[in-house]
Amino acid sequence: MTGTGDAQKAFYITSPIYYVSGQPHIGTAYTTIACDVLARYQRLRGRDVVFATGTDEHGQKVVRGAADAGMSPQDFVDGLVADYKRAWERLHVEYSRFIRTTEPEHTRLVQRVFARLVASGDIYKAEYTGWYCIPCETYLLEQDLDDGNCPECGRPTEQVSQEAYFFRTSKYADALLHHIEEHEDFIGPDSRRNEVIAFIKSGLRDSCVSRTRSDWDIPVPDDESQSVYVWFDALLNYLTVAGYGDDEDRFERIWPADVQLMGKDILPRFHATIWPAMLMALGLPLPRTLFGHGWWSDADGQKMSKSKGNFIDPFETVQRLVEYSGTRTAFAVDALRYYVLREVPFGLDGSFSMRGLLSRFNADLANDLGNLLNRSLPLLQRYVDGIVPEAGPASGALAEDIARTVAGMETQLERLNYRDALIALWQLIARCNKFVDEREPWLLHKQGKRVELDAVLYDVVDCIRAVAILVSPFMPEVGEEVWDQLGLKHAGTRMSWADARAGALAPGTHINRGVPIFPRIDIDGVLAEQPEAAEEQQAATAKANAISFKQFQAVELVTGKVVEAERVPEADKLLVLRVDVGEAQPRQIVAGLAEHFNPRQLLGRTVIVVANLEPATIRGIESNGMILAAGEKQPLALITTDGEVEPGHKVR
Ligand code: ME8
Repeated sequence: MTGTGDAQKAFYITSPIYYVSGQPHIGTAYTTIACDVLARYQRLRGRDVVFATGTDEHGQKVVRGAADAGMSPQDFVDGLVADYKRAWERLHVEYSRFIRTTEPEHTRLVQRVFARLVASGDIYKAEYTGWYCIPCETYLLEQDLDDGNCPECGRPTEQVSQEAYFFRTSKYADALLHHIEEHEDFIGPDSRRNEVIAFIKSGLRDSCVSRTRSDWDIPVPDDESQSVYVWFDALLNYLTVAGYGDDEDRFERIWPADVQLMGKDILPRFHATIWPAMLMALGLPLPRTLFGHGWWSDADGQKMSKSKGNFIDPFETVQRLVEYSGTRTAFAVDALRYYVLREVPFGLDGSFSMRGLLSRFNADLANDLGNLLNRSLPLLQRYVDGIVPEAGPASGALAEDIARTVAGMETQLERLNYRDALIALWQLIARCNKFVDEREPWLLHKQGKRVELDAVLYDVVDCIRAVAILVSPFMPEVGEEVWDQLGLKHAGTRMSWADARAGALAPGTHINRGVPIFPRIDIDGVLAEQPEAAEEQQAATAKANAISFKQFQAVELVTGKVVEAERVPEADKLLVLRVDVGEAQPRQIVAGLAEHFNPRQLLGRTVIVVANLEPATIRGIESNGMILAAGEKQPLALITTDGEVEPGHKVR
């Protein structure tokens, strides 16, 4: 996934281009931060990186949003684009290209591609009869409807019959399946890959790629009656950035994309099917990796959505962190970046909790990282006048730990396992803290063991230097601050990934101790003043009481079918399951079944699910329901049905 190894090929990473119908929020920030971490990591490794993000500005939603705001669509999107750019800057996101679909360069490309595919016969005109969701601008089949309503937004659909252009997605189904099977890294995580394979095997329909003409959307070339469908337009942004058809050298240098990150919502249908089919139709190589990460919900487990208006605002969160801890805004931003990537494995869903964020802040940032810095630098000031001593023959005690960490992080980042990369780094931080405890530099000083003392102090500061480099893709401002406190900024030393090895610290460097970066937070104290704490308290009290018959009746038990099962990393007892309970999407449920069942044994099993249990976050992973099992023995007995029952039936 790191590319061809050809020094000329840029590392090209993309985020989705976001709709401009709302403000940036924790979900869009998550994807963009994850891209940024990868981009920074590759830059530190010396790669030429193209990291593109941007905005998806066409479609009737924008026209309506502008009308509601009493603005022209152009003014409306310009304002929101400014908000996005500002937000990414405030979150320390360093993109190299911000692409807007209203740019003339992009419009030209879309029209060229459309015309070319019409000429090649991959796009054709036909009569469309079916259902249409106006707000989502989506064509639907009868079987897609949810009680006649749109499965996505729940609003009523309309029956339509009109002429439109279709792209021959179906023609590429076999080639696509073949590509997916041949290229293990093409779609991640594995669960999504399986979902995509199943989706393609279930039969692909051609995709409708035009809509009735609107002034705001890109016109279909040579047809006054139609505009290009927003998704067809939007997906092509990745080629516009690469200079396709416009700048051959640039295109050679950039394409294919190395990593395309997005939420799981837009992976199977759009990015893993239509998009590669479009590329195949154009005769272009496919991206190396498409990855659909999990979904963040709010602390109540409610899916965040623009219509519900329950998005978590990253800046409000940062502001609260600053108020609670007294840390600088730049470090609070980095703490948020750390939390979202550390808390949940990248492919799984999570629920955002202030308490979770504060706990990580205290445990990992204040205690582990902050403490390492705050205790070590004073030792240098005290014993060696704040000047990095000569390493000496006894130094290098942490060399292997550093090398192992670097190798581990590289492997994990290659797989987009941000969480495991951070866990590896925090093991090094713990090791270095322990090293100080074990070697007791204060005793060495007392005993006048100068050579040993110098070696220990050198090793510790040298290791902190490596930590600064390794942490900086995730927490760039924190990395810089540590670099500064080590005196390396003043010395004009630049960070590079290759220098994350023992012994690269120049003796004689004057350290520049600063104030603690992450002051500890009194979590219970600060949260007691917050409304959500009172709710948590109430919920806890309710749990302790016996339930009435009415309460029992309120328990919604339904049949479910396990469609996916995998282990929760680093949790011996936990499996994360996806269970079809007859809803549009399978439920993600974390269950303590790992000691009893192999994940494979559970696939296809009928289970009984407590469907209206309030969502919980277990090991950072969101769980929406509970599976019933009984018994003391290994394995537990799963509660199942006597005969075949479809998923989603009420248990009475
Ligand atoms: O879909 N949790 O734009 P969009 C995690 N314009 N990630 C989330 C999230 C959440 N709760 N909410 C949003 C579009 N995201 C199209 C894309 S690309 C050619 C066109 C993130 O503004 C996640 O990356 O609805 C998701 O895929 C994306 O925002 C959707 O952004």
